[in-house]
Amino acid sequence: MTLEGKHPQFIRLTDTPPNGNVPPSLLAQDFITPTECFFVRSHGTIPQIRLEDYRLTVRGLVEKPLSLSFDDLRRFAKVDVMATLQCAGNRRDELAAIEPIPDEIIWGHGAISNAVWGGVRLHDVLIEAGVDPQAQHVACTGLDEVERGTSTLGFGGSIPLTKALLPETLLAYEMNGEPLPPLHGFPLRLIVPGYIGARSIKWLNEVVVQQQPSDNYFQQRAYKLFPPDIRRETVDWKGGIMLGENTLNAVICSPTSGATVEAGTTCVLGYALSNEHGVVERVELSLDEGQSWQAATFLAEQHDGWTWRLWQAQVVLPAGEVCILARASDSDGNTQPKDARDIWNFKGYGNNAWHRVTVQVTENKGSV
Ligand SMILES: Nc1nc2c(c(=O)[nH]1)N[C@H]1C(S)=C(S)[C@@H](COP(=O)(O)O)O[C@H]1N2
Ligand SMILES: [Mo]
Repeated sequence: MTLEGKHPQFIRLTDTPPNGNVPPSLLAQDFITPTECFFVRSHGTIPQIRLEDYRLTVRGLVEKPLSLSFDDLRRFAKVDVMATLQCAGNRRDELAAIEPIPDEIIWGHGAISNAVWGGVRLHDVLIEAGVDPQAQHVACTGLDEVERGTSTLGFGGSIPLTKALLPETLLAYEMNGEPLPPLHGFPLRLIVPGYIGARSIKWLNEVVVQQQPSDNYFQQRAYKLFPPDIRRETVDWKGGIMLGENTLNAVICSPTSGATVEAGTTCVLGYALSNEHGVVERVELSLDEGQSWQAATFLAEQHDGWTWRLWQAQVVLPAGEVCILARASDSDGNTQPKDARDIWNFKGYGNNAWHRVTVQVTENKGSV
């Protein structure tokens, strides 16, 4: 399977499995990412599923286990939710520059995209099945085949039952008004707004209601956050924090690091994403290593809590090498960590340190 249907500027980070994104400067052009520009993160095969053969199993701590055909699913009320997905590995390149992160894909800051997801509420399907009062987690597994060590498994993970029952959590069969493309999970995927992308399981096979989090590799080993002093060689996998909710982030998409720009007024463009609860209230830029800050303005699009906010600012750049810094604050008063060194972790997850872009500024020939 290739990255069929993707934009000509799509950058492949790996071919098998297919992974990649468009340049962030292109990404920041659209509030709703066109599907051809939406990043792709896959760990194994891209299953080719025939709609007629498809079944979703719902089992575990439920009164009535279900096996639903695609038509059965479509009988539940259809809803649309706009939500931004961000891979936990977004901005790993900055962590890898501090100390190498072997065996992981070195994503830049393009592992994020925003789409309108159409489908049915996981809530409605769980109510139909009848949830046992003992239940605390909802574990999901995909139909893909991922090789890890000597075994082959479906990519999986879980979310708390409380999140599974909230109205934004979807079993989605549409992306931007079209059936989900195979790369993005056809015919059905989970969408968990506000959570790391890994919890939005594609090619959904099973939904299991249970007392404990999923015992899938991608819940118990991958997507866990360890302190900066832990290394792969010494890790105790039982420790670490299972990643769930996103953290506040702000990124400069244009200009790009290493670019040459003329002295004078330049437009800086980027995105910001809030954590699961807040709203990004402020994005600020600094040209003097954080001594003084200027506010960016948000582009006018509506946003409903599950989406990124695009922003821009006009900055006046002096000639020479200039580092532009960006940081955000949210409605709960949260800010971002200043230095990526403080949050370095050997798997390279969750980098939300102040973003830094260094540009070469040349004398403006036209200036007087
Ligand atoms: N079945 C399955 N679901 C999956 C994955 C996968 O490899 N297999 N990757 C996850 C990860 S890590 C991310 S970030 C998102 C990416 O979704 P996308 O490819 O539609 O952008 O899908 C998640 N769901
Ligand atoms: Mo991810």
